Amino acid sequence: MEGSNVFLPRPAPDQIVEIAHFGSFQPTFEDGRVIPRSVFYLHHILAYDTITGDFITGASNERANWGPDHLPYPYRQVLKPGAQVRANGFHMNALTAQSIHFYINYTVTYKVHVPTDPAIRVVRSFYWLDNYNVPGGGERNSTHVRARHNTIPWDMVIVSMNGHLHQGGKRIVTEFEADGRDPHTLCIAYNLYKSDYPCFWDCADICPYANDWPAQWGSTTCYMELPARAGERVLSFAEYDNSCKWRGVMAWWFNFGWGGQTMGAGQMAAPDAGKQVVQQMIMEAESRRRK
Ligand SMILES: [Cu+2]
Repeated sequence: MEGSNVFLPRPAPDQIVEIAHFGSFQPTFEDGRVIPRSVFYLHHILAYDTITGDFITGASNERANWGPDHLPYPYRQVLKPGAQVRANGFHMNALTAQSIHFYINYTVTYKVHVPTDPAIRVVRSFYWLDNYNVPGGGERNSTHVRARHNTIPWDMVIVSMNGHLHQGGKRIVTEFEADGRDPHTLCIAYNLYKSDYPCFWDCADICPYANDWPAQWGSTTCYMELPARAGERVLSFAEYDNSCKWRGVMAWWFNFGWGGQTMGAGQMAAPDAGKQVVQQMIMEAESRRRK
């Protein structure tokens, strides 16, 4: 079952809304009961702001959020009046033959913008995607590491990072590449890999894409207030079980950062005030590192 260009209704469509969380997708039957994962699961949702093109929300099999569970104040995503949230991929798998009438529920934690309230810091998304095949053939629980270079896309304060792996994934890590960069590690995201779990995924050759994912419903979101410069190089490495050939795995990062955009009243409302704050935070962090 698939849908494309599915619009996810948003609150207060004619007003500016400040969003702390958009997600927690949950399929339910008509009577409101949650549909068990063994019957039906969401495969992937990727949804974007139709005005800015920014990633707004996403989810996958484990029904974990691809994005923050709750952005810390004053950091917020913002939807402008008339901006719609469009899921360009909306994939579901029914695991039984019966036809099900279902609802997709989700939660939006938000406030309608009040111009006289203290300014919020408007975050934007940036993401790093990598899909590949794990070669397999190693010992049970052996680890295959795949490293990728990424770059900080603009001067910013990084606010949240969320790693996404598939079945067989152990963890995904991002580190700055520059020696002496402090902090050196940006985020370590785990995938609830269980080395002592019965070998339900042991398979002679190519591992099937199992529908129940009994051991892997988690992922980690890291929260931070980490100044970083455009062009800083970041290494991302994903660790997967290498005892069999996992096909088409993902090693994805969904991140939000503040580049200086503000919205609201007070000192921060002055033009470029936010950008100056970002530059100041970056320079202060750099001078602390030199000491
Ligand atoms: Cu995925």
